[in-house]
Amino acid sequence: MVRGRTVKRVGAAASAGRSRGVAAGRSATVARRTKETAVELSLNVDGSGRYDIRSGVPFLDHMLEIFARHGFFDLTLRASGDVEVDDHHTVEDVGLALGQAFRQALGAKEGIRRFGEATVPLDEALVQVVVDLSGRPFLAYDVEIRQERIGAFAVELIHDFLLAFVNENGMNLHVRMLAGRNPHHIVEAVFKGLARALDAATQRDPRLRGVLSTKGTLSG
Ligand SMILES: [Mn+2]
Repeated sequence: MVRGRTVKRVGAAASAGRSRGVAAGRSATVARRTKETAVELSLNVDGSGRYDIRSGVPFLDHMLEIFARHGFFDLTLRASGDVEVDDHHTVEDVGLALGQAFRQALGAKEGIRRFGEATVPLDEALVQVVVDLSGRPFLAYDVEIRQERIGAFAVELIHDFLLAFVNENGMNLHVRMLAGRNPHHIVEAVFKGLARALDAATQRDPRLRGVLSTKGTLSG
């Protein structure tokens, strides 16, 4: 039995332009197991928005379903964690697994547009999300929510989720709340924006040969 923070990679498109996952398209399967959580996740970047998500944290499930649907990503997730302690470990480890899946599925990122942005409303809430799949992890999170909880869910964990996601995916992510009052609306707009921006950034540009970088690499 493997102990500690170890990672098993299965069927991932590890190298540029190759996909060996079960689904057609750029895909990856990730399994993370620690003493705190166990996460299994399958992602197809070139999916149709199908999902089957059970993280043990219902609000996170709701947000990831929105993410899959609006990004046209196929996403299967099973997570079990010490949620009796706190949702924190599970939320963070799901973020890490999702980031790792994107990184593996995109490989060397040849031929992709790299940048994407979306500004998404939900009633009074308006959130702008900008991504650069640069290989350099950076998160600017400018979202101010006064309420500490949405139901049982600690709102602060959204920031931790995105930080984990960005660090593993090696991407630049700016999230800026332009307007908002209701925390559920605001967070939902964050995930819709993230989905749309990532969908745009991962699209292939037929004019591109190699990676969109004068440096010649997007691996950081
Ligand atoms: Mn909702």
